[in-house]
Amino acid sequence: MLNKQLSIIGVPMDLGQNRRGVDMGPSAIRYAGVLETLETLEYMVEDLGDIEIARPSRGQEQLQDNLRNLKQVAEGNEKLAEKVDKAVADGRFPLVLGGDHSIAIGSLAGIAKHYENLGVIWYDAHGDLNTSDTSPSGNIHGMPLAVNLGMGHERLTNILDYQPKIKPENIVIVGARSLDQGEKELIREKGIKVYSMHEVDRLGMTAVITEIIEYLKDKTDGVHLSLDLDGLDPSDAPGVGTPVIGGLSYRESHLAMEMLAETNMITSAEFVEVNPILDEKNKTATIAVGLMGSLFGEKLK
Ligand code: HAR
Ligand code: MN
Ligand code: MN
Ligand code: MN
Repeated sequence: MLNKQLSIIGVPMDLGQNRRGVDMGPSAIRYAGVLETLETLEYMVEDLGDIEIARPSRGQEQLQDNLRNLKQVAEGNEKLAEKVDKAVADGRFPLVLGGDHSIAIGSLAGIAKHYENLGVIWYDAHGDLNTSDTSPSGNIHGMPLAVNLGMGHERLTNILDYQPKIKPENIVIVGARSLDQGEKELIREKGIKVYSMHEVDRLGMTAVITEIIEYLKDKTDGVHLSLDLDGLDPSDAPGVGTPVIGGLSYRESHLAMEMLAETNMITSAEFVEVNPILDEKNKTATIAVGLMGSLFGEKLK
């Protein structure tokens, strides 16, 4: 059985990229009924509310060394890391609600120190493996996976004073279809396992998840699911800042979550990049909550 004690942590972060609105993601997900869904599944849910994110005053947003809003992103992630660290230390399952994907820096900093070999499933259209040297945008939400490998600015890689947080052989990316050149090179160099849309099309989601479970189960002592809603196709999840056509369907994603639920291997999770301003009647947040229901065992009840 999954850990029945859940701690929900909202992170209203939109400074890791340049479209406003994703800071409202945690509220949208709460309004879509996350607490009610999980309580119906008999989890003991504590909602720790939202991390406070400092806002650069108007016109003060900055791009320094190709890192947008580095100071605020780093400070927000430090606070998040401490909250998550405490939740795990207290024996609770941390469920983090974003916010843009830069928050995976703080959540993994808080989680990974409790494991020898934390596995990470990165469900995303993107690799998020840029550094300030390779990023085409300077947006930190395109960098968190590299940061967790210990690559990038010290202010980000060294949160909670240790690095790297994770090992390349414990990472699996699912749903990729928009990788920058530098990211492709890093994937090759580090031997990171990637199931791009090509593999999902060829093998089908059942085989993909079966292989991922097989790949991670013996070498990891916990698995974090980092689910970027833009991994889904924009026709299902329109409320995201960087939509990419040709994505995973809601049905495939739902199946993936159910198969993961059957294994009980997931020990922490985050759902990120829900942008209510770009959404249609809270559809994307509702889908996020639907996927959480599956991940937390709705079908097994
Ligand atoms: N790869 C591009 C960049 O680095 C776009 C990244 C978009 N990232 C997210 N998170 N939405 O996956 O700027
Ligand atoms: Mn992402
Ligand atoms: Mn993405
Ligand atoms: Mn089902």
